[in-house]
Amino acid sequence: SREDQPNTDIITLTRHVLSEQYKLGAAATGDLTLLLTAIQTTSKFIATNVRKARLINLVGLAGETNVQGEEQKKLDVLSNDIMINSLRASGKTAVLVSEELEDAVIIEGRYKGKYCVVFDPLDGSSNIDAGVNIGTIFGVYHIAPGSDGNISDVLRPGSEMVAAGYTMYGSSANLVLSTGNGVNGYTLDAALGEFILTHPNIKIPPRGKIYSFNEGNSMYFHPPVVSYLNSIKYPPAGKAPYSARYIGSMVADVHRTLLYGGIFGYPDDKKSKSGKLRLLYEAFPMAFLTEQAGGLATTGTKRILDIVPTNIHERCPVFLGSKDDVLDLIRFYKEAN
Ligand code: AHM
Ligand code: MG
Repeated sequence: SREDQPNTDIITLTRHVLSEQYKLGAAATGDLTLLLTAIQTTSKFIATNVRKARLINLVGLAGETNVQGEEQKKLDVLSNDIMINSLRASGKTAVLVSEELEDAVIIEGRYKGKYCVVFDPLDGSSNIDAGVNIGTIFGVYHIAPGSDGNISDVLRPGSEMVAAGYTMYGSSANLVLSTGNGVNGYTLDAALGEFILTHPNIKIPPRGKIYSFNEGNSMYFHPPVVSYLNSIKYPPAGKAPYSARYIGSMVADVHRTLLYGGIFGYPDDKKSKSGKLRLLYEAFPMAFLTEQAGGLATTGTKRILDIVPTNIHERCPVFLGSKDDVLDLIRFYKEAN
């Protein structure tokens, strides 16, 4: 190969997903590929809006409160509309659940398809106005056999998802995806308008050196979390303490955890009985990716992907990351019980 020549055989996201689907042979209809194409288009569209937000006055509040009683940002609303419109138009969806909408959207008529998409269109909203990384998180279910596509199709354990991913809007837009066969990362080439495979087969290191918690909540944390954090901050003689990194955008904190290793946590505590993060469209997709990359995701006492949701907006405690780090954390929970 001539190293001074540009690569003429780039692998785009669509090409990569198609080749994965071909491997499945007759089982694949191409529908999932088309759905993922719609999702990547929404990420490109959201990415351009995030880029120009400051210039066209998209930052600030939209003047409405969402289901959880939080103020919505203009970009949140816009990103939600982009995703709803595109996913409906793809003709491949039956049920859509968005953090921004109280009720699930049931697709009827000629646009109805066989997939359900749960998503947080723009996560990390407290970071928008400061220009810090934010992202879109999504999970995909296939409707259950015999189902006409209703809410029960998304009230299923995360382990039944057929795909999950996120797009991080940072110095570049990075889409990280799993269709249940490992995890791959793609970077948006703005000139081509294509996501290019840049991080094939992401594997999370078995142990890291970084912890990522909002320690400002320490006074509310339960004893196992406090003891665990103390154990990595005050290690036995001869061992180095862990470094703290916390952005406050789940997508960015999880992205770093997948690449560098370590542990990310948003525990339940004395104030937030179930933690803060949403099970369906935050915890499940990130737990799916973490496990697919060789890591673990737990509530402290049970595997996140095994939880059966009862409500589309329910919350759940989250600890995820390098296998050995998460096992250490679990040990503190076991000792406490
Ligand atoms: P959001 O959906 O309102 O943006 O909240 C979710 C975000 C996550 O991205 C992040 O992990 C967490 O909230 C940070 O919360 P805190 O500011 O309490 O540390
Ligand atoms: Mg969110």
